[in-house]
Amino acid sequence: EAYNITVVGASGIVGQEFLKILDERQVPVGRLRLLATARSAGKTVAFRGAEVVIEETTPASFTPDDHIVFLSASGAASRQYAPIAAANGSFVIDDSSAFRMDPAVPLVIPEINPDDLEWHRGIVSQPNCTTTPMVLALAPIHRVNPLRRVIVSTYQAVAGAGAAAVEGLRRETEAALSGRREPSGTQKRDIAFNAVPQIDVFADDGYTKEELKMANETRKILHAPDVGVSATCVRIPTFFGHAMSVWAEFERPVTVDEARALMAGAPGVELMDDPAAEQYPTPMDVAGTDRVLVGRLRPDHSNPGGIAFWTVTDSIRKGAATNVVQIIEEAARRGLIRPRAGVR
Ligand code: 11C
Repeated sequence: EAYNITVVGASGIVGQEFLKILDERQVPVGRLRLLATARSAGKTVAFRGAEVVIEETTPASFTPDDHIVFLSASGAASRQYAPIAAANGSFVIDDSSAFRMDPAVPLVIPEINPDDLEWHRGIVSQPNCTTTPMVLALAPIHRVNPLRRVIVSTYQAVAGAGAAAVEGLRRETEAALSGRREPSGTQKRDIAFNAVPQIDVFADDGYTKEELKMANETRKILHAPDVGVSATCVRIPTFFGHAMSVWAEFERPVTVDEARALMAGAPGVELMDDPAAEQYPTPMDVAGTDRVLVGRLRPDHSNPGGIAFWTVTDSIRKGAATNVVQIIEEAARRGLIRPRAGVR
């Protein structure tokens, strides 16, 4: 069976990667409808030898023959269009933060909580691209020794903020190397040769929304409402590949050897960790791949029984588009995607 797929945000960096991964993973696609804002309408995108014209998104863009609708635009677009698509009976995957904490909406990483797909009511949410790699690395230990507390600092590439931010870093860097300062306005401060400890806006408690997402989403995906998470999210001048430094504490002490053995046997996460050989992952090792690499695994000297590690992932691939395609594959295997025209 081939799926009729509609993509909202088709001209965006995640939308484009999603199309590439549908093709790479040979997802059977029937009719493909590409939607975006009026600015991108009329452009064409090549998919499996056909040229597909991008149309402007309107409420009428969604039809009961859409088997799958993927939204990767703004939170406002998701809030407006996801319920329309779900009411048509489509299987809706939303990449914004609009529904992630909605108790009626599963938030899914297929290697970790695929069973949550079973209770979807039309919409499934996709985690933030920083949450996914951290949870993939922690879950193998959490399964046998519940997670209690996490402290994390991120080093996030500009791709997480979209294609304009990638271009912004390129332009700022070129200008700076020619002795000019030309802020692109794509981050909260200059990004070339800088580090900016603000991603998204501030909440009342002094944390940014990006930092709060990491905490709330981790608890929801792991079904662990009492886990403490304190994050500091920082944008750095790399193009692709989010990195993070994680300190974690579990109910019982965990040794580095135990952590290493559990991570080594877990799906979706790979160790690249050999200090003697100076082996550890960097953003350049994961750019363009689906790898979630972990290195620098060591005991937390400030908290005996805890561990510290470093992990790196391409935020556009496993952090976003690949996870969405895996959700489609898993939901299809479970028979959860079907034409349900007229439901509700
Ligand atoms: C960034 N993590 O790197 C963000 C992008 O809630 O899906 C994704 C934000 C989100 O800027």
